[in-house]
Amino acid sequence: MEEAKKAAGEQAADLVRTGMRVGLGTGSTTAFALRAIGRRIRESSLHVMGVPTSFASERLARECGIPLTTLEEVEALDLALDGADEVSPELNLIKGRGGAHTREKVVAAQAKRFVVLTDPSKDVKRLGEKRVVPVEVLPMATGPVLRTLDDVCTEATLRMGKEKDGPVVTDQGFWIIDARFEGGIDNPHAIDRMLRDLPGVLDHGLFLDMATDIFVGHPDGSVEHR
Ligand code: ABF
Repeated sequence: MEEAKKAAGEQAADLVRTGMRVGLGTGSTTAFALRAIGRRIRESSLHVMGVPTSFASERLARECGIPLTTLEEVEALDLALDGADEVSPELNLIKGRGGAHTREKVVAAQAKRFVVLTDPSKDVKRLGEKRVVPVEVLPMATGPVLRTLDDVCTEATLRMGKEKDGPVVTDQGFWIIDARFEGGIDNPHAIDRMLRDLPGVLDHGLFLDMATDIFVGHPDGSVEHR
């Protein structure tokens, strides 16, 4: 799938124009876009400002020479580029396999155009068919949130680090509960509302009615636009 990710990432980078403020997503597909933007800055005097969605994308953007700004300093973003774990036919998404979904959602919500970079392995008929929904939670609220989720999903588990590292800690210092919905989610908007209303939940990985475009890279190097 490397060729597919590269094709989607590089073609999405071509959407970037001088003067744009761009949300810089996280993950291996978006990394191809960030590197391509960096090359255009070096080779063809492209001027852009980026807002990173994680410590990882901030580090990569710096390595690529992309000047950075914050949502304090700019009012809106022209474009945000980011990856996804699942894409439904309605262009709804599950994100957050890397645990960066909370900042990713903040950045995407500020963008006039939110372009999602994927490959065919991310396509599903119903969200939740293949992947879990990550829920970022305040550590002291983990017990109550796990118990509530046990009633609405098939299985909810606290995401653990490698070996004896303990729970995975997000960029915000929160933990992540992964909610599995066997067979997919019947009503994603109802789950979205329920999760947003749970005390102690910072945000979750369902991105509904947010994506404006999907760039699906294929292993032969072609890119399909939806
Ligand atoms: C970010 O990176 C996440 O929201 C998503 O979980 C992941 C996708 O990564 P990749 O492009 O490596 O599959 O976009």
